[in-house]
Amino acid sequence: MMELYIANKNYSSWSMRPWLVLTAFELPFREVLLPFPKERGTGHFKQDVLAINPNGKVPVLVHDGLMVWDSLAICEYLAEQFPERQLWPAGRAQRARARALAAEMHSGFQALRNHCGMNIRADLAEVGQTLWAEQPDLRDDVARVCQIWSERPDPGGFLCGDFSIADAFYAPVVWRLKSYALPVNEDSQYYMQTMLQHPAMQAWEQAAKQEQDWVNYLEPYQSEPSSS
Ligand SMILES: N[C@@H](CCC(=O)N[C@@H](CS)C(=O)NCC(=O)O)C(=O)O
Repeated sequence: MMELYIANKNYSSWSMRPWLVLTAFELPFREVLLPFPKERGTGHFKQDVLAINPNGKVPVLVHDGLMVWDSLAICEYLAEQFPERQLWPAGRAQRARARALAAEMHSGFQALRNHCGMNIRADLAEVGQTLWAEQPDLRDDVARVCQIWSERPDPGGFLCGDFSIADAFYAPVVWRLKSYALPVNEDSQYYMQTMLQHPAMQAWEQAAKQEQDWVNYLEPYQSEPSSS
């Protein structure tokens, strides 16, 4: 049985990608969730991850005596292991596009990442409004995302036809744009709805919203609600 090591579903955008792929394509796996510590550098998260992956990060896939780290490498490994499931699109043109889109997400969109950390349960619309007004690099990133989302082959569908690894790579952006209520064009709103209705996205969302952990260093815009 494959094992996928991830961190908190509310916060861990990299963990989300291979988890969605495994879930959406109904590949059997066991999830191992290693929660982030409340304060950076405390707790045993790092030590637990280092015990399986020397680079100290999740996600990590363990399968058949192999340890595969990095979300894109994990998805490529899965695509190779289960070719009949077509984790990448079957057609050459859409497959090439899907790979390019996943690579672009994997290596870019720094402003979106830096300013708008994924926080599924949060309503950060006010923060989003300020960021939108003050951060031109963020507006550029969102414009590029909207361009990509508007170029779908079927306006009612996924990025490259059926749901594929490319969509899993843009899934955390759907959450970032939603939590920070950043303005997007109509095509992109439609894509976001399509994604939010996908059963794998809904399963992740539900689990994320049930999490109680509050990770201070991933909450730069709000303080922990008091329990009393
Ligand atoms: N490029 C890597 C990034 C992995 C990554 O940064 N993971 C974060 C969790 S979302 C992590 O493990 N952070 C812990 C740390 O840096 O100590 C991937 O695609 O898997």
